[in-house]
Amino acid sequence: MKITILGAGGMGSRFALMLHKAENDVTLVDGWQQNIDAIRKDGLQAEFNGEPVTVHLPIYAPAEIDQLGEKAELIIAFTKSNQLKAMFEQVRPIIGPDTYVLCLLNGIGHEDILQEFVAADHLILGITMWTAGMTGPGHVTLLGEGEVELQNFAPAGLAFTKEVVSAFAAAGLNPKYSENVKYAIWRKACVNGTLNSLCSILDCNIGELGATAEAEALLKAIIAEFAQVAAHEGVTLDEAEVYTHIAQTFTAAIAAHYPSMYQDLIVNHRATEIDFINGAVWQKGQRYGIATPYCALLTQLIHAKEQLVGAK
Ligand code: NAD
Ligand code: AOT
Repeated sequence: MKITILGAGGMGSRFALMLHKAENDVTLVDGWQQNIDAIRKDGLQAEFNGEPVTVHLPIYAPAEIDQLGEKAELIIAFTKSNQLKAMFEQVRPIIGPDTYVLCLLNGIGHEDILQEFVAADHLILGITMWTAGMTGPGHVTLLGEGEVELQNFAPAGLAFTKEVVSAFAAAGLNPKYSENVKYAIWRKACVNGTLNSLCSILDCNIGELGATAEAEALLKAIIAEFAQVAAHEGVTLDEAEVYTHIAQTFTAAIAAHYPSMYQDLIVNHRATEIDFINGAVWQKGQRYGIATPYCALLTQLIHAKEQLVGAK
């Protein structure tokens, strides 16, 4: 399959590498010039479960998009949420009527942005439990196993989505065709809406958060806000199951992990995805007349911290 990946960060690089190894035709587009320069010079370099792997892939800046000269078949979006709209605005020339877009970003509401650029029946939504981390321009660390769940946003996208599932299976990405991806997206957003924002504010990893006496009540209150808002969008979250799903990370291997928002905000002083996680619930709650004081406070605290560290 001919695949264009927008965002050659941790996750974009993981998918690029695995899909390239499975003989797909992969092109990268990225907005970070140092990353582009490094990948052009030395290739995309990964520590892949401890093994050094280098792959040479074409990479373009959004401003160079006209050089591609043709419309994309499948675009996989792997920017951060707050970069998604600007990236799509810049790559309009490669989006044609036959182009499909798959979005695997964390957070809520990406379909609203993407429908400005692609028809509903060419949109595929999903989540992934794969992880990845950038260690510098052109360098990523890829550890462990993961899965992808995906579903066409409108019925007419089914046949192509099944082709994507086959291509991902051949690449070892462990895809699953989801019958209810909206539920999966809200459930994953609860993971990020608790662990990412709380660990960033409290300056701790997942295990340290879980060891506090307050963790259970905090998680349950935040999940309840997500559930109330999700219900207005036709998604009935099983709050007890979601709590158990998140709480099991407190004692799992992932407990030593600092969530991506922590890496972005505290380590790298980058703007966060908060407006697409707790911020989205706060904003939607205001629209539906639902009070979401925990999500409101967390969103405000993260934005205040972004200002304090001069996040870009
Ligand atoms: P990322 O931050 O690694 O990369 C996103 C973009 O930011 C890329 O264009 C990259 O080049 C750029 N970038 C990265 N570091 C930069 C820096 N220091 N300065 C300037 N630009 C920089 O993002 P990601 O982790 O690949 O995440 C992409 C999406 O996938 C997000 O929505 C994220 O929440 C989601 N996600 C991530 C993981 C994970 O383990 N990383 C897991 C599941 C879902
Ligand atoms: C995570 N972490 O999604 C993933 O850091 O953004 C993140 C993230 C799966 C299970 C627990 C945490």
